[in-house]
Amino acid sequence: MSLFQTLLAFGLATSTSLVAASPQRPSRPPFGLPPFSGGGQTAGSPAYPLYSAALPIPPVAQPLFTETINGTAIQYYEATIQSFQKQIYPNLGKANLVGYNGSSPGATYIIPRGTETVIRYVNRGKASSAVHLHGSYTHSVWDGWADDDMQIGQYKDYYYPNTESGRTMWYHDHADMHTASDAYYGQAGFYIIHDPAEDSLGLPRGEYDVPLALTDKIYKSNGDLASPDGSTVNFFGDVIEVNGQPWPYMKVEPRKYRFRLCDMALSRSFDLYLVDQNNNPIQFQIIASDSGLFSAPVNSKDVTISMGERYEIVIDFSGFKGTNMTLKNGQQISQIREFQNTDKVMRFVVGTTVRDASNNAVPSSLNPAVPWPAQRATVDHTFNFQLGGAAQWTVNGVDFNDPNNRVLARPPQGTVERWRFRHTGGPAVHPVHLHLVNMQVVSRSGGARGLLPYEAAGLKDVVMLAPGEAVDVLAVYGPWNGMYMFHCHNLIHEDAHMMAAFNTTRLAALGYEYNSTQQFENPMDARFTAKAYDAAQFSDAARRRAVSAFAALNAYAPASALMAAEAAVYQTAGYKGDASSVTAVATAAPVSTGVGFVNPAVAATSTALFGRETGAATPFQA
Ligand SMILES: [Cu+2]
Repeated sequence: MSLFQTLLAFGLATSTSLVAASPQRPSRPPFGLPPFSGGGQTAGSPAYPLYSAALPIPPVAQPLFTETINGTAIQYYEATIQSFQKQIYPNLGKANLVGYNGSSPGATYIIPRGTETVIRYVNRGKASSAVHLHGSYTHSVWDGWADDDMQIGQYKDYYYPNTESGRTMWYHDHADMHTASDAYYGQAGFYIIHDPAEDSLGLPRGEYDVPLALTDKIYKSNGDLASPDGSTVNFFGDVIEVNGQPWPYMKVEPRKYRFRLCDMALSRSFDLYLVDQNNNPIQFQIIASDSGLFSAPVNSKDVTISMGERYEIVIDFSGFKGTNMTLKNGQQISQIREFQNTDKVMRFVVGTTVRDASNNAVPSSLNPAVPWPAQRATVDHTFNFQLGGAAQWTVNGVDFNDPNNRVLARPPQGTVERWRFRHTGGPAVHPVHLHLVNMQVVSRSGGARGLLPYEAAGLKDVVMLAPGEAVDVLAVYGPWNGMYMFHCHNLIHEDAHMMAAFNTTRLAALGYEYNSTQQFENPMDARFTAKAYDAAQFSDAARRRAVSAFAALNAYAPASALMAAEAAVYQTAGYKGDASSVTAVATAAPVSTGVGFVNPAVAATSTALFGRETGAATPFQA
């Protein structure tokens, strides 16, 4: 039996066995929630006491210096990819990690909008690396193209614009074929663009604005991590971590807090909900997603978040003085393996006094200027995220390691295209991530969910596909021309080649002499690839010379003028799509194993899940 057949068999077996097994699951009878399927099961991790350690907050990255050149501030940072140890289990040995400057998650970058950054990464880790700033319209040469990697002993300078709207981004390794293990062992962190224009909104700030990185892990009996290597379909841990700490608690004041959620797990999506100590679900407000603030907050009792997605929520603890509240996970579809405590995430211990009552608001209007793309009914491309084709996991049957076929779209710079993503196979969810662009999710068909209100409320760069689903997205393919990846963010799949590319082609019709001599469209441009470590390049003078050299490129300054010029071209010229110019690829017929995968008994539908939660509360159980 080939691996491909094994995967198929596994998928079908998983589907049917979980459906058949559900009557035997331990029955938890609160208010019509589907029974939690993970009771009593572990993946082998030693038991960990729930809510026994405080939530760690990653350190804030500090620049080595800031230069202002031609009116633009540029901050310079350095980070070394290195091995380190961290005590996770109090009574066992330490876990061995590899992360940025010995921190996991990595330090949080908090960058004022409009301040450019140069981040020099030095690879002293255990494998090659390529750093991707997820959510930024970075030029292709600094976007973390999977083959543009730093070997051990090399360094590379990444240059970022930070001119987009305020948003929660994240940075993580993107090296070809080992992104999953690199992220798992620590190469991931937050990167926040702070727009000072948002300060007047009165949203929670400072210590009341908290990043929460969600992951799942498996530990060995000695306290070290078990490796995800060898996973071919999914990796599911039995230990839920927030900011690198299993099931933490956080002491909060009885006021509003802003939480920036990012799912940094390999294969686990979550459906997060909040309960009080009587296990009643408590409503919160969702104010932002991948590309920044919504026009208006969305009230919800849950938020589904898949790998790579970000949602920002505001929880008002003011009515819960002196009590405990718990953030839980209700994501139960048969493709996701649950364990004893994977329905629990973290605890909030609500105090009785507020030290700072300012910035304690969520206004009804958050961002009146969300840059929605022009509407377009024509579907320019359909992409099947499937099992099979040139490799085990593919996009339209294509393997990323086939350079002659992997470029699946060539939208001219500045065009709006409508792309359709279909989940056409595999016992897993496929969160689809487009580099460069911000997407408007316009429809979801198939499956049980439909388009979720908070998915439609803002622009995004990841959208989750559950089995059987098809999603349409609109995006402006710009502002830059260049070659970019798009792929499944289930990192097991990404490493197994469920990754392709689009080339936003340069638009001669612009008549806009933007950097005609300094192109940045080739991700393997030798001017910018990694170089061997050289101590002479790490003197203060050498670092400042590097920053000056980047500033002289004029790489990002014309963004707003460029976008306006692109929009003007297409308002008059119209657009017929680029499909005819795309080289034909050997597209395998989609292998649909999706039929029957969404278990109707436990379909995780945002409204359905909580529409049923109207009965009497049950006693709280940790
Ligand atoms: Cu996938």
